[in-house]
Amino acid sequence: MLKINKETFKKDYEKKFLEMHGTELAFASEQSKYETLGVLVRDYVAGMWLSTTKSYNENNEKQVYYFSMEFLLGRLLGNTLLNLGIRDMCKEALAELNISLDSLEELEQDQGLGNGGLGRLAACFLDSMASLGIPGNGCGIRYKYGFFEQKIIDGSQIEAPDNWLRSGNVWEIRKADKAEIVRFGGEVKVEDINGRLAFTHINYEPVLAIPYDTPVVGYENDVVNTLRLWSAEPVSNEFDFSSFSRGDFLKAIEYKNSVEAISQVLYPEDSFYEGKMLRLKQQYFFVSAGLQSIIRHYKSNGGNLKGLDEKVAIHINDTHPTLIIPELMRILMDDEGFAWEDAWRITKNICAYTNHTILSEALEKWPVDMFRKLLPRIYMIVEEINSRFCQNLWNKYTGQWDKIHRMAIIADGYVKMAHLAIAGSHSVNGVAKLHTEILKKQEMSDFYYYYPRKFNNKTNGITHRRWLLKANPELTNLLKETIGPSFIKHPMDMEAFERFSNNKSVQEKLHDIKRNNKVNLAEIIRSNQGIIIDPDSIFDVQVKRIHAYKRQTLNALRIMDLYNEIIENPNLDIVPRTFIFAGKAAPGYFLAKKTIELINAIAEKINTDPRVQNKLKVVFMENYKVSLAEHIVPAADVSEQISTTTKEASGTSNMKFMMNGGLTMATLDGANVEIRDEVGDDNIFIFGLNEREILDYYKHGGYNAWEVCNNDPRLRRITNDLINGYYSPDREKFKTIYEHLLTYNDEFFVLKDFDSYLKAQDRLDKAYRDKHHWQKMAAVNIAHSGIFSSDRTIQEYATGIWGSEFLYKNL
Ligand code: 26W
Repeated sequence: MLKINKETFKKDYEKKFLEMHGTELAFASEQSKYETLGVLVRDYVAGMWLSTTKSYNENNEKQVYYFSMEFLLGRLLGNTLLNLGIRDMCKEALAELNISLDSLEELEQDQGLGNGGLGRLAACFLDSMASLGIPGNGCGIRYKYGFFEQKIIDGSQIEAPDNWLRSGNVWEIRKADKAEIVRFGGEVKVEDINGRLAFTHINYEPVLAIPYDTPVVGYENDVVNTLRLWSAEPVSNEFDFSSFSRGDFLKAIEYKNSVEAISQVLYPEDSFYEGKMLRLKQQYFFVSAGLQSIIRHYKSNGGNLKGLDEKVAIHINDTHPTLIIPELMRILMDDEGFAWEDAWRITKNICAYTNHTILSEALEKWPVDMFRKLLPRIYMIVEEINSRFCQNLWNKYTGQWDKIHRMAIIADGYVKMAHLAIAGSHSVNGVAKLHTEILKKQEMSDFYYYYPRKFNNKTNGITHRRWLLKANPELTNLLKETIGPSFIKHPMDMEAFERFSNNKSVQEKLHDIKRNNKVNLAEIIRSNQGIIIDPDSIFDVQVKRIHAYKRQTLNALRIMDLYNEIIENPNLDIVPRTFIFAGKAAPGYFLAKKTIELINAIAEKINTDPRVQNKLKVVFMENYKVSLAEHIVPAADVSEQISTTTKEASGTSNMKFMMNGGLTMATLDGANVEIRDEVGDDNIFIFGLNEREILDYYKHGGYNAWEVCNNDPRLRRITNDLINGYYSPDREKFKTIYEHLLTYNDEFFVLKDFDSYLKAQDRLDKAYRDKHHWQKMAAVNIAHSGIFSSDRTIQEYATGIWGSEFLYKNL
């Protein structure tokens, strides 16, 4: 444990400030105070970082490498201090220097190198691996621009670049001496050398991959793991100069730009795949650099590559890093002289793949021509993997051409990345029980019946250190007072809190804590967008990516309906509600952008209508990101998890809200099912079509959105309000939404679930009136949230996938 007292800390801080800025604190800007603290903390961490690395090497421990195109870390200062166990001390010490730690923490730019669920999951996993002392490394791309910044202008989303490195990044260390070269394009020369084929990649374009390392500090355990992000640079200035001297100046500049483009920006699509060459380049870039550095490190530690699979586990986060598989084959065979069979056994033993979505439009498949041109040697290897795989299929399913064609890795002019990932991994997992069952029985059933033992479930989790200890200190204190602090290291111990759920004074404390958090959020909303909301109203929250399947539209329609009802019946007896939305739409996703416009149009109308002022408010918060979520989550009374059943693989915000005592309004989708199983039907609000009904509609058809609408006067009215000028003088504005719901038969069953949703909302309204009972329900949710800590998830990955239980020989 880091042992620093307040006095030493103050001295260290003042000294560091002088060193960095050459002046006294009295004249300092807030930014320079933040940077000083960041650098000082990084220095404190440096010793532990070194000793962790050393001890991993000395003990020759198995290393886990979590490869992900996205890491959505958010801010690091607060959580690093928390995990070091010095946050409270720092707060006091800084206060004595007239500095507010809270305001310094708010100055940090979010590290937003991810789109949403998948990227945030990767960040929670890093925190859990370090906190559990697992030798785990993150491996990804250091995008110069992260997920775009969202501005809402006249009710519409406008995208601006997220220049997060503008004022530098105190957490990263550039490791120029650990650079790798990644090779694109060119040709493959094949030679017969003493009866063995040798493959040489020639005329390629080299790209220099420079790693930037960020420390990942474990919770009070002296462990510091590493997140390594790669940045693309031109190979050397000489390259430019040599072109320059040949008079090819423009070509040199072109090369430089094309190289730097690789790590320039994060793709903002999270559910719609487009076969863009640059994305394939990004994937190979970080996979190849990461893998080369793993092998280099392994060898420099004296390891024999024959035993690589005993010492290295690689995780493939969705299909994006699947090129790991052929790249590892390439290194083992071309560079290290392994035979195909040995290389394949080692590769399969090492790799494991997680699927995060069943949306078919999100599945990655690369056009063969593009793939072959960009990665000629890798393509040859994928072809060989495919032909051996198809041969095996043929042996088992002789004559079943349809099935073999469906399962092939290369078919119809495409390389299918999920098929490659399944064939080349020893483990394939889904992210919630329902999701895994759907993978097994529907989406990937061919593969499941072929490789039944590869498939397994690992229900997602969230780090309770960020989402409870850091985001909700008052609730953390109440838990400590009632059940003691053991839940911090053992989150399942939170179950003991259930005993207090009937305790009136605990219920009142829970109410007060929630109210304080609501007051804080109300202040943020007031200062950001000038809207005044009532902390005694129900805070009803839906924050997540905007997507048709997540059904922000269902939420919007019920607000429209409620508004109509209040206008018609001003004495309607409801608890006042504040509807809070936030989330980004992919820039090219027209319907999602229209959904944002609709929510803002509803907000504008409702918030300016004096007739409903003390009953309804609607807020769309701009630029949703991790640091904003940390303010929203603890303040929510109601968590909207209303996706069309079967479509949300897991969801993770559902877990964050319950852990903070928010009650869930949910369909039985993703991890909502497991939350319901934990808390019981009495402590959650469930509505909507179930899995069987949805799958039945998909299979046999029979859904008629017009009919549902025509039979419900409320729906007739509100769907009409979308196109009759009620929410915008431009009657065309929401026509796409109207048509999606009616003309195109409501792909996501919004209208079908409407009535059931409203009934569940009525139940919720009634339940909220009994303050004590509501807090009892909240307490049960909190008590049962420990199982959704990512510590539990990571333990399951470690023992079930990364350990030795699932070795190739058992498959
Ligand atoms: C090709 C573009 C693309 C990019 C990202 C397609 C798909 C993705 C991700 C898989 C999308 C994603 O973030 N999925 C979410 O993953 C979470 C973590 O497992 C789950 O909780 C969410 O349900 C799932 O939507």
